[in-house]
Amino acid sequence: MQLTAAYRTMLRIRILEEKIIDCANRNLVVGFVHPYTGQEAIAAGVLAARRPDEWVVSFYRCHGHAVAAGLPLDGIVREVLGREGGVCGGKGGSMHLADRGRRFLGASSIVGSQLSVAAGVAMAERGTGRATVVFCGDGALGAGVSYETLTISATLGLPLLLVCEDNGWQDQTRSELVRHRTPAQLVDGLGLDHVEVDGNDVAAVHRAAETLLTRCRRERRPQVLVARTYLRHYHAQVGGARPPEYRPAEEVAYWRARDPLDIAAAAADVPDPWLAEARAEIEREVDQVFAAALAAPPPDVATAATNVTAAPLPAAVPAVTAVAR
Ligand SMILES: Cc1ncc(C[n+]2csc(CCOP(=O)(O)OP(=O)(O)O)c2C)c(N)n1
Ligand SMILES: [Mg+2]
Repeated sequence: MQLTAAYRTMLRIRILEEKIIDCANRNLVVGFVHPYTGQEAIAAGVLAARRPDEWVVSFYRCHGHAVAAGLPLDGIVREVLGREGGVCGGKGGSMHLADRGRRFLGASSIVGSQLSVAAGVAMAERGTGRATVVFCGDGALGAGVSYETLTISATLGLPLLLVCEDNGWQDQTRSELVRHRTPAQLVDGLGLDHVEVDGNDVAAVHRAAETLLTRCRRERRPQVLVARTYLRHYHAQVGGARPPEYRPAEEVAYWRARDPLDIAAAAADVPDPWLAEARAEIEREVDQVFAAALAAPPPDVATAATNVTAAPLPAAVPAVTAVAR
């Protein structure tokens, strides 16, 4: 992995997220937004190590995973803003980005459910030499489905890489208040191979992901990467009002001083003009994408019931004629 390329991926995520938050503040986003700011090194580091033919499964905090998996910014932004041309036709919204062509199976808003979906994918992929990557938060390890999935994955030898993004919080609850073991201790208790890294250090994340993905592909058993990190913004926003700060100011400041972008820039050792040029170029790209998305219409009401279920809806379901906005 080239550090400069990883830095650019992280910067794209950061700039995209800041513009999405700006749109949320202006009430231009339908539904919830869960910013990925602060955790960019994890998506960028892990997904630089996956092969493009390997499936990725995500969760509601999915924008960064989608960018690092190579989904087009245009399709992501239109989806988040509920517009025609979104990766899911503008009907899924921020928490449900998916793009099968890029092997980004999708994101789930049900905490922990993505693990069981990913284990199914890994089961289907067994014997192909391909691994499957699934991301989750630290709180997801408090869900029963996670234990069932990890246990069955270990028993069946599924080539699954679980990336647990330990940001120390579960919504507005401090993780330490609701768990008596760290994520690494929990998976260790299940007898799973695991590595713990500084999730704000993209090079460290990438090295660990490469090692674990190689093991998944060769040895066909699940691997866990625990990446310690912190949210730069907040858990989620719905509507135009930014949620009040719920974390201690010193804690927020401590982590702001350990910004993954600054760490990557220092490691890449690039001159300031290179950084300024990269920022200007990506800002131009993102601005253009937002301008086009905001000018696009919402999805046609006639498409409301299409691509929602695997099979066509039964005739008894009345056709949708209007959507309340
Ligand atoms: C099954 C389920 N229970 C509760 C919720 C509500 N909920 C949404 S996010 C969240 C916190 C999850 O925290 P974590 O797994 O640490 O991920 P993070 O949001 O910190 O990235 C909760 C409880 C949910 N979406 N699904
Ligand atoms: Mg968390």
